[in-house]
Amino acid sequence: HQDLHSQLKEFIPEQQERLKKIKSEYGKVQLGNITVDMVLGGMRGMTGMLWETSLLDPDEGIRFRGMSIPECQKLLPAARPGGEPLPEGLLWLLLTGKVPTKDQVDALSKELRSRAAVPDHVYKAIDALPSSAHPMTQFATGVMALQVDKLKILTVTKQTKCVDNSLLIKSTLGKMGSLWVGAMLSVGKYFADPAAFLKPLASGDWLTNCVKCLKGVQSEFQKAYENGIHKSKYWEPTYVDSLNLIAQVPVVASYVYRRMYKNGQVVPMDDSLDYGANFAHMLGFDSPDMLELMRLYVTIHSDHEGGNVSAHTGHLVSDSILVASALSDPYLSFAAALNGLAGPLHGLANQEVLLWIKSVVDECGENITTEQLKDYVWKTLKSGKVVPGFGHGVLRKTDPRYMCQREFALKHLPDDPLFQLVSKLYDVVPPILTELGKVKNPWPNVDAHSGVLLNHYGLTEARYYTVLFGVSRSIGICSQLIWDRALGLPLERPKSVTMDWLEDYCKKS
Ligand code: CMX
Repeated sequence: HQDLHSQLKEFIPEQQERLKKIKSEYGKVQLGNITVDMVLGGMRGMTGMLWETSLLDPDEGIRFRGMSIPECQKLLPAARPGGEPLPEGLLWLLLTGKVPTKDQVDALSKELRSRAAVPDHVYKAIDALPSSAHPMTQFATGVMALQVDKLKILTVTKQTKCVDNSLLIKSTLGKMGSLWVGAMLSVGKYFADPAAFLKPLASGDWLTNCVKCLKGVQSEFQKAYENGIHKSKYWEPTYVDSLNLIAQVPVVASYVYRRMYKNGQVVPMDDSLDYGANFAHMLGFDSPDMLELMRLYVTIHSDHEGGNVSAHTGHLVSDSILVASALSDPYLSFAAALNGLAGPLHGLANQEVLLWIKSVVDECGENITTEQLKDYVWKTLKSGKVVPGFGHGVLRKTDPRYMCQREFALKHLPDDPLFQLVSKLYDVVPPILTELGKVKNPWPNVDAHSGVLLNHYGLTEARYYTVLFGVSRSIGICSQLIWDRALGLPLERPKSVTMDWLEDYCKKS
C-alpha cells in the first residue's frame, strides 16, 4: 500500500546502481555506425539517448515500461469495470515500472486534485494575449507563467501562530493584506470546498508552509537549486514540480478553451472526478462516454519514447544550462516541449487532420465515393502538402494508438459519418503514399483518428486539439524528467559539422 513517492524512492537507488553497472561493464560497446545519411536525415535511426519510461518498436508501436496499449487497457485500473485506463495509473506505471492498485490510483487522483491550484497571474498572462491567439500559444504562455513567483509578500513571521482555520485566516489577513486575500480566493475558485484545502494546513505547520510559499517561486526545483541543493537530491523537487505541473495543466488548458469558445465561463474542478474525467468536465463535457474517451486519450498520448520533437525538446532543455546557471525546471522544460508539439508535422497534425477531413466534406459532401477521395488525396499531394495523420518518423505499421481509437469508435460511434470517412481513408491513403515511392510509412498515425472522436462528442474546435495532446504529454515528459534527475543524466551536447567538414572527411576515408 505504498504511495507513489515512497515507491519511487525505493526504486531509484536500484536503478542508479543499474546505470552505474551498465556504464562500467558496457561503456565501450558500439551501438551502430553513424552514416552521412543519418546526419543529413535529422539523426533518424541513430541511437543516442536514454529514455526509461517508454520504448517505440517500429512494427508493434509504443510500450510503456514494457506494456503495450492493449495490455495497459487490460491491466491498468479503470473508472468503470472493463473501461478505459485511468491516466493516473499510467503515470504511476511510467514512474515506478509497476501496475498500481485501484486504491493507489484513487489516492493519486486525490493528490493531483490537491495540487491543482493555479495562481491568478497565470490567467492574467493568458488574458494579455488576444483571444484569437492560437490555443497552443495561450497554453504555453500559461505554463511559463506557472513557473513564476506565486506571491511577492515577504513580511510574514512565524510568530503568527494560530490553532483554528478562521483565526488563522483572520490574523494572516491582518498581517498580509489584500494580496493574500487574492491568493485565498484563487485557491477557493478551484476547490469545490475551500475548507477541505485549509484543514490539513490549519496548524503551526501550515504557517511554515505558508511562509515558504510566500517567499519562494512556484518552481520547487528552482528554489532548491538557489538554496544549494546537492545533486543527488535533484529529483525530489523535480518530483514536486512535476506532480504540481501535471495537476495544473488541465486547469490552465480548460481555461484557454473556455476563454476562447465559451465566453470565458470557467467550469470549476469536480472533487469527485479522476484526472481525465475532470479535464473533460472543466472543458464543459460531462457525458460518460466523453469522460471515458478523455481517459483513453490522455493515456495513449502521454509518451512516445524520447526522440520525438516534444519529448526530446523537454529532455534537452531540462538537461541544459540556463541563464544564471540553473538547470531548467519542469515548467520551463515542458513549455519548451509544448512549443515543439505545436508544429504541424508533430502534434498540430491532429488539428490539420480534422480541418483536412472537413475540407473533403465541404468539397465533395459526406457521401464521397472512393474515386473522389483518391482524387482529393492526389490533389493534396500535388499541391505540395502532406496528407496529415499518415506517416511516421519511426513507426512502420499502423499506429496502435490509431487502432485503439478505431476500436473505441466502432464500439461507441460506428455510424458517425466522419468516422466512416476516416475508415475509408484507411483504405485509400496507404496505397497512394506507397505509390509515391518515397514515404517510409504509408500507414495512419495517432492524429488520423483523434479529431473525429472529439468532434463526435461536441468538441468541434479543431484548433484546440493540440492542447489536449499537450496536457497528455505532461505525464510522459515529466515522468522522464524526474528520472533524468534521479539518474543524474548529463547535459546533452551532440557534435555538429559543416558541409566542408563532411566533404573533407568522406574524401579522406
Ligand atoms: N504525406 C505526404 N508525404 C509524406 C507523408 C505524408 N503523410 N509522410 C511522409 N511523406 C514524405 C516526406 O514529406 C518526405 O518527402 P521529401 O523527401 O520530399 O521531403 C518523404 O515522404 C520521406 O519521409 P519519411 O522518411 O517517410 O517521413 P519522415 O520521418 O521524414 O517524417 C512525418 C515523418 C510524420 C513528419 C511525415 O510522415 C509527415 O509529414 N506526416 C504527415 C504529418 C503528420 O501526420 N504528423 C504527425 C506524426 C505523429 C505525431 O508526431 O503526432
